[in-house]
Amino acid sequence: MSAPASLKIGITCYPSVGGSGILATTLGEELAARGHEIHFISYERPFRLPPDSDHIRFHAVEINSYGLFKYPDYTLPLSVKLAEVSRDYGLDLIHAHYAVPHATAALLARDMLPEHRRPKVVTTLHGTDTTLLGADAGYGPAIRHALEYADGITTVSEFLRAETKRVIAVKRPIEVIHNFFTPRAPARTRAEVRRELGVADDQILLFHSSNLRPVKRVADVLAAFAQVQPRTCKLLILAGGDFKAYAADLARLGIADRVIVRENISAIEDYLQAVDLGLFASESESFCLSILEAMAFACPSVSTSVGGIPEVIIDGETGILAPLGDTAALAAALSALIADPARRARLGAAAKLRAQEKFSAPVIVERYLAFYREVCAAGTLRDGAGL
Ligand code: GMT
Repeated sequence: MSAPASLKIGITCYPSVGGSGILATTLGEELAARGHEIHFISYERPFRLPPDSDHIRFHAVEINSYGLFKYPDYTLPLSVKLAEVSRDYGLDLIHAHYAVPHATAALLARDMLPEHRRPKVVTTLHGTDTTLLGADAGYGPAIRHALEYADGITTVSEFLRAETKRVIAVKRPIEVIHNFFTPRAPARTRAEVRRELGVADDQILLFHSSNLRPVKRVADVLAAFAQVQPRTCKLLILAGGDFKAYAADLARLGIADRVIVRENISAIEDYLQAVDLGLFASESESFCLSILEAMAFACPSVSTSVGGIPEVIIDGETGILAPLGDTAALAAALSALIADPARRARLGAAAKLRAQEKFSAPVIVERYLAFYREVCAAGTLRDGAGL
């Protein structure tokens, strides 16, 4: 069966600050801009999603709490809403971002519908759905089942594809489609934003952006920053979570007056244009969308060399990589780049070019569309692997 020119796609993702939801939201917007009909289905409106329009509609999943349940359930109401939206709007495809619980709910939704109205299901793995939950005995078999029965699987890096095959033992083909970022025009000027942050023109502004979960090793970010020379530079943290837990680290390291925190920012471009160097100390990262967001603004990053990050940063060309846990090496790389503005500019320009050539919407959205069409054209897959 060949796919229609304009596709009707349901996207389910986490709506909160986090790379998988951000990627899913932007992908939906880009697809809508190309004339496809996009339905977002989640428990809340994704935080970067613009208001509903001709081609974008948000459907909220309502969750009731029943006395019988000790733990609230989201998977079943999500599957019912996915099935309803598929039926009412005639979806061609459901794209589940982050396997748990979205991939399982999408399969249930598909199987609830009569055969001739079943959408195809594509699952994109983003990171810890493989590296953490895939290895968890309570989740792994369910994730494997959801992947074996999906109509298509993608991962956001080669690293994550290899990990998915290793950790979850998925036998099916997996398509690697890297993340992308499309910067919106900043609403304020660089000078205005730096004024808001209290950063002088000649001061270097370092930057870290994450959801602050343990995998991001924020304590290492702060420890590395505390060793950076000169001590006049500042660190902006765009936090997708509560930063209060780190107040003691700031005081102990003597950096409280040089660390600026902004929580749950959606106008990220305003800040990205104002920063000079990124700093990331993650212990695992399938891609690290935040590094790409900075690259799009010609801002190179210093990062730990883990997971899929070497697919994003070419060491010495578009940023600098350091060993995991080596805060002195991170600080040395930052200090070297601060001391050499010409090299910093060279790396920044190369980073921006790489972002445009490899990880931009025109390149990546076409890859997703081609994959959707391939999946829609293929027959139905019903032979799972079992436990
Ligand atoms: O897997 C996670 O930790 C969640 C996910 C998220 O929602 O932020 O992050 C992952 O997906 C991002 C978007 O594809 C990637 O940029 C992150 O590297 C990845 N995080 C990890 O692998 C830890």
